[in-house]
Amino acid sequence: MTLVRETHSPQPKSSFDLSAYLADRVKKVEVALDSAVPITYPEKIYESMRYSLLAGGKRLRPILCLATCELVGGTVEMAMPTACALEMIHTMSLIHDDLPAMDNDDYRRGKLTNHKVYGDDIAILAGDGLLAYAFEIVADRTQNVPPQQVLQVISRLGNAVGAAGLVGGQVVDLDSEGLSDVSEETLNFIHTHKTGALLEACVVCGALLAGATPDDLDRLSRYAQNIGLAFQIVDDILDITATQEQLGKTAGKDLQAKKVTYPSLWGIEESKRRAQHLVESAQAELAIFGEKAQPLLAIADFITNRTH
Ligand code: GRG
Repeated sequence: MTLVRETHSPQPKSSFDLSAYLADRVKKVEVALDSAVPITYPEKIYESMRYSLLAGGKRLRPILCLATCELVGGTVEMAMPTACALEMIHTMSLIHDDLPAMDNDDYRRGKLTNHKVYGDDIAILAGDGLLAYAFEIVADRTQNVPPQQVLQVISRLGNAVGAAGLVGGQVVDLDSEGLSDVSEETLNFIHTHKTGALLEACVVCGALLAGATPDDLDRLSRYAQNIGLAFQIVDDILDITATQEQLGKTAGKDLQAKKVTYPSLWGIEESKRRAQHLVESAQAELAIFGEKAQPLLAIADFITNRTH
C-alpha cells in the first residue's frame, strides 16, 4: 500500500467527545445548506436539488473542511461556503452515480434515488445545478479570506471533480465492471480518484482557506489520502456486512454487480487490518499539531468504526 507514510507515532487516545462534535457540526452544515438553496422558479429543479442535498448523510466532507480550517487557525465562518460546496459536489456525484446509465440504484440515504422521484432528465440537471452552484457559492460567499486563497480553493475543487478526480475514477470503475482480473493498482486508481480526491480536497481546501504553510498542506494531504483509502475499504466491507437499513442504500451491490473490491482481493479481516493501519498512519501525520488535532484524529477513528 503506497499511501502509508508514517513520520511520527500515532497519538494517544483522548477523551474528545466526537459524537457531540459531529452533532454540532452536522446541525451547522444542515442550516447552511438549507439556506443556500431556496426554492424559486422553476420550482421543480430546486426541489429536486434540495431532495438529495437535504436527505441526511454523515456530512463527513463539510465537517472535514471545517475542522481542517480551524486546525490551521481559521474559523467555521470562513470555511462554511466551501464546506457547503463540497457537500453539493458530493451530492451531485451520488445523484449521477445512482442513474441507470451508471450504478443504477433505487435507494440512497434511506430514500428513493433522485431519478426514481424526478426522472432521469431532472436528476441529471439537479446534479448539474448543484455542481455549478458549488463554484458560485465559494466565489460569492466566502468572507475574510484573501482572494488568492479563494482562487486556489476553486481550482482545487475543479481538479477534484474533473477527469483528474471523480470523473476519471468513475470512468475506470465503469470500464472495470464485470472484469474478474482487476488489479490492486487499478482498484487503487479507481478509489483514490472516485472517493479519495474529494475527501482530500475537503482537507486541503479547509487548510488553504486558513493560509496553511506548504509543509502543513503536505501533512494534511497525506492524512487525507490515508483516510480516503481507509474510508473506501470500510465502504467495501460494509457493502458485505451491513443491512440496507443501516446503509440507506441497497446492500450487497458489489457482489451482485461482480465488482472487484478490497475484501474480494484480501478478505474481510485483512481489509479491516489494512484500513486500521491507514487510519493510524493518517493520525501520525497530525502529531505536530498537538491537542488541536483532536477532531481530525477522532474523525479518522470514526472512519473505521462506522456502521454506515
Ligand atoms: C458528473 C462531474 C460529474 C462527476 C460525477 C458519478 C461520478 C462522476 C462519480 C462517482 C463518485 C462516487 C459516487 C463515489 C462514491 C463515494 C462514496 C464512498 C460515497 C458514499 O459517501 P458517504 O458514505 O455518504 O459519505 P453520505 O450519504 O453519508 O454522505
